[in-house]
Amino acid sequence: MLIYLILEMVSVIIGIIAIIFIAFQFYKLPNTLSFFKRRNILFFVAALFFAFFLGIFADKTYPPNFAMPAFMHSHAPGGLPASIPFGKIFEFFRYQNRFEKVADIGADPTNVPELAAADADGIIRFSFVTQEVIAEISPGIYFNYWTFNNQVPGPMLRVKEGDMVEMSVTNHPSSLHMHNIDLHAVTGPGGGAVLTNVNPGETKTFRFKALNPGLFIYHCAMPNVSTHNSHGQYGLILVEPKEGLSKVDREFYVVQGELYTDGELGKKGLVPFDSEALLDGIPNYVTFNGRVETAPRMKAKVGETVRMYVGNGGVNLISSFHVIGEIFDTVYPNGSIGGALEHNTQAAQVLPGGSSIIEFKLDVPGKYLLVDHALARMNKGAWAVLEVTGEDNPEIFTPIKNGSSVEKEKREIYH
Ligand SMILES: [Cu+2]
Repeated sequence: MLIYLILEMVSVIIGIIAIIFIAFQFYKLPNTLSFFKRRNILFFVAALFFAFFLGIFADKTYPPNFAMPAFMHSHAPGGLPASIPFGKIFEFFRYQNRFEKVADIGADPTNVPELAAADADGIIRFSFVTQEVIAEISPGIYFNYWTFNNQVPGPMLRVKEGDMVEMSVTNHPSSLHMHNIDLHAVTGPGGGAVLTNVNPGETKTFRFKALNPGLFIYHCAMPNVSTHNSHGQYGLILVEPKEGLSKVDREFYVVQGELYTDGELGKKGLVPFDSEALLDGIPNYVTFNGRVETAPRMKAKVGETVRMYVGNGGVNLISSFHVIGEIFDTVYPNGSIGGALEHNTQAAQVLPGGSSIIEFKLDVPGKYLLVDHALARMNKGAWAVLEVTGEDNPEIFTPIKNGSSVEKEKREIYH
């Protein structure tokens, strides 16, 4: 600890002295050529280089399992760094054209499956392909997403309590990284991750019994886990209770996620992953279904009851999930089925790696914004639109024109 600090300080002092001396000599001698001929100048240039390398060396003497100081905050203590190794980045740019370009990475929120059917042997089989692709976060902003089945979030899965499920994971041959799957609906080590570590081109399968009903996150748990999650590797699996869930008119699939990109918000082009921002927990983009929405994709009618399966792929932010202009009639807190329900709730807390089921009836037509009510995140992309059509319902919601008799009456009474 002390050696590190001493070396750092010596490096800084030598560096400052050398820079001052070089600057002073340069100022004294306008002729550049004679400047470089002076021997003592070369000595101080050498000292500057020495200070630079001493600083780098000082970093290496730091105990790796020590708490992170401010000036080293991009390094994980002791474990795998969150950053992608330089070799992989180099490989990515070398083979950039090999990566599939996905036109729309955002999972369709209306794509909620029916209960999965079992094969003749009574086992339900799912298979995922993990693939690293290039897609837009927002028009003109490209990111190297890591996916389950080329979409973010990965496909929603739906089984029933007590079902036997077989899960296969194939890692696409073009992948640069290993991947796996950890389903929170699984009881067993790693939620299946330890049984599904797949190299590019490899397939692994495991079987589990869905013991508990609930809405669960699944995600890639390959170290560095937060790096894989923040590239888009997450989704939801619903385990319905034996008696099933109540009937509703429409169901939607919405998962919040974070994207840590280099440079400023809105920077165009292929934006690299920023591991320092990941460790700081400051994403450039917060999304519903993988990317910033460009047009409303959820539609419903007045009089209908909707259910939203809401997840949070994280990895850092707790979501205050709210639908502007609606009150949730029922919330299954933390996606728990069989536990206490909430009624007449304004916002559902959706934990990172957690979920919530919300239900509400639509009474008034219009556009309803889904947001994370930590509203600065709206500026980072955390919004989506539910468009409701149908007859106006003036009993519940109606405009009052200025100067109308009602307005006048009110003024007379209250002023
Ligand atoms: Cu992964």
